[in-house]
Amino acid sequence: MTGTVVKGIGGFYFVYDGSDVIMGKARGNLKRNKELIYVGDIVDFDIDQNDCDGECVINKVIERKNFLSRPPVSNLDMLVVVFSLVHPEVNYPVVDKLIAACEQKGIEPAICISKIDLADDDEIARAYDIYSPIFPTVKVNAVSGEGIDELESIISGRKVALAGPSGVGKSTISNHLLSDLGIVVETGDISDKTQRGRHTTRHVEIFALGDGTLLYDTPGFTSLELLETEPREIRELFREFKRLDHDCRYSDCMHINEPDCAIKEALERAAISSSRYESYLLMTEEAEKWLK
Ligand SMILES: Nc1nc2c(ncn2[C@@H]2O[C@H](COP(=O)(O)OP(=O)(O)OP(=O)(O)O)[C@@H](O)[C@H]2O)c(=O)[nH]1
Ligand SMILES: [Mg+2]
Ligand SMILES: [Zn+2]
Repeated sequence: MTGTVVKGIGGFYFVYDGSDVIMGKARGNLKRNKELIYVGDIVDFDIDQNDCDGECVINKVIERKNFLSRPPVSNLDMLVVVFSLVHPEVNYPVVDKLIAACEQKGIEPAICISKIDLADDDEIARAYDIYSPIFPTVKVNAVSGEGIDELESIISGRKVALAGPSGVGKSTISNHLLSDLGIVVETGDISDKTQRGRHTTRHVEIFALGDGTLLYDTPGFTSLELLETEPREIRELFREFKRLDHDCRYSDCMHINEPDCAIKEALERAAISSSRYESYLLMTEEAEKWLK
């Protein structure tokens, strides 16, 4: 039989077969080979007849379409990068790194600007203007539920993760999406002192919504390590650059110091956002260091 791993805790895995969730363990050979099982993995399993540890045994992981290490998930169609502008403050390079990781793995990115009840209209407009020309972008207030319907229509029918820093409201949003199922996941305050989230969600968990959507609620993070990527690969991960780069004088233009660069020209007339370009510079610098 095959099913999807929807949660893994302390060596136990929870496998969803399309109707039920069955608790089980990995077969010995998987453990011996230290083969990791990701939440999102499609696995071949048998109902366990004699072992009383769990109800099923996972025999093997079916080849993954993709996986990410942070958050640790596999087989995504889409990842929604969730960020708030205040409480906690946005870190745009972290947002752009997560988007780049999606581009690298063939996962469709979407953007959710959360906690819009707390931020200035100007700041919300700025964030929306950076991302909405490039990606599906939605503004959400997870206290009132504003924007949840729009988010629902963006993610409908897909395998989709909510990912982003701790405390931005991923689980609060999940609770809106799960309300029809009567499921409530844990949410937590952000710290008054540091204005950061408290890492309330500790494990990735997948929920099957009524319309065929598989929703992954994931633990937040505070930083993201750099991608293990060559500098010249990074420009491929900014899709708005790709639309223009055939107009650069040099076909291998890095869009940094070269003359007649279409990206820098677009930057000057604000057709490319300075925030995205700054993230690009930062990521190429980090990649140069990683090469050494
Ligand atoms: N004012 C306001 N508060 C919100 C909103 N969304 C979430 N919150 C609050 O923000 C806090 C953190 O929300 P969570 O949903 O736990 O955040 P999270 O992203 O799941 O955090 P981790 O699980 O730590 O990664 C909670 O106190 C929520 O009530 C919002 O739109 N507006
Ligand atoms: Mg959470
Ligand atoms: Zn260029």
